[in-house]
Amino acid sequence: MRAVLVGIWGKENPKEASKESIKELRELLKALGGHALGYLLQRKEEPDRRFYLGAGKLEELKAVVKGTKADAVVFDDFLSPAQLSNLERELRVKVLDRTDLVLEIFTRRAKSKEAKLQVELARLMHELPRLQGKGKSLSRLGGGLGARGPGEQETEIRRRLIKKRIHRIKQELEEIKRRRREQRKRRERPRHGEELLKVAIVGYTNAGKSTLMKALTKKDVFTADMPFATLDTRTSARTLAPGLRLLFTDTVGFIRKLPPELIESFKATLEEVSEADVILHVVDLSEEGWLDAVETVKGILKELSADEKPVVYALNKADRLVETEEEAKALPHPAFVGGRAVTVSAVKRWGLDRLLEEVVKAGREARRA
Ligand SMILES: Nc1nc2c(ncn2[C@@H]2O[C@H](COP(=O)(O)OP(=O)(O)OP(=O)(O)O)[C@@H](O)[C@H]2O)c(=O)[nH]1
Ligand SMILES: [Mg+2]
Repeated sequence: MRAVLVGIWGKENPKEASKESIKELRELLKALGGHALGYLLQRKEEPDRRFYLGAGKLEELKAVVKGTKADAVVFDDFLSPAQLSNLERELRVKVLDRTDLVLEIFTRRAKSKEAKLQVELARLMHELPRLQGKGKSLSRLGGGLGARGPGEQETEIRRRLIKKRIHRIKQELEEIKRRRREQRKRRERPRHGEELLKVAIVGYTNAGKSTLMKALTKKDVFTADMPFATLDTRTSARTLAPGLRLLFTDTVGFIRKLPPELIESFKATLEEVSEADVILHVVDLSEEGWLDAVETVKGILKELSADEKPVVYALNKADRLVETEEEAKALPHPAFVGGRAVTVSAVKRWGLDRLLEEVVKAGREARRA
């Protein structure tokens, strides 16, 4: 896929943030083996209802597509079913949005049965409203005014199939959720006189969550320099001192404009987050947009009803900013994190003891409250 990327910016969404988001879209495309030829940004407070872009910019885009011989255009936003079919008609190349890319990556990466079901559910929920848009445009070609064309009938059949499948997947996920709960209960039964703290490792995708989990527990989880390397939650224990056990859970990464269908579908997997005593929020300090990333993660924690839990920030990848652990220790903390932050390097194992100390303190305080 050779694609042109498209986005808008405005008061609510400053140009710098839009550019950062486009940069990320490029990474998502790359993860799928695609190539971004360039991007087009328009200043526009609200996307156009019909074409997302304004009429003049759309003409410009057409010329760019032609000139670069692109075979796809990717919009850095959600496209409505109407926008999608209008744009496909106008541009005559494949039209995708950010959600399509994220869903495709999830589809390719899903390994476990649970992850596969969750991704399929998200895809179907994403397809359903778009189908209606397609049915209408097809029937306009097929039948006369008000008549039900062949296109519409086909769409109706597909719609019913999808709804049935969604129902079935939801049932299966309920069953998986039930089994997970039992498993969790067994795992979390404290041994006699033992203190047990449940820690959910969360953060933006590629922040280093799995690497940190590995460094803290020696569990061999998969890590990689790409978005959404982890789709399954993994839990691993670490006994810190006699009578003090920490249970760490590594989770799927978050991203800007994460499709709501995905959050909804991954609720079974993310239950571990809502059940945790402490949230360990991993931040990639070496990324330019890390402050925005923190806000994105906070927003999603809220949706998971986990925003009231005590948080410890692991400000990660410090080795990319400074040379030594001493220097890392001296780095100033951003104001918003309060006292509960430790600058670390999961790769170099800097700051891990202090991080564990903070986690235990946060957990104990929450227990007492
Ligand atoms: N330099 C440096 N690289 C790191 C550090 N921690 C993680 N990385 C690298 O960052 C990349 C992403 O690490 P992961 O642990 O897979 O990140 P993640 O947050 O689990 O990502 P997803 O599961 O994809 O959401 C890998 O290439 C890691 O080697 C660190 O402290 N320093
Ligand atoms: Mg991971």
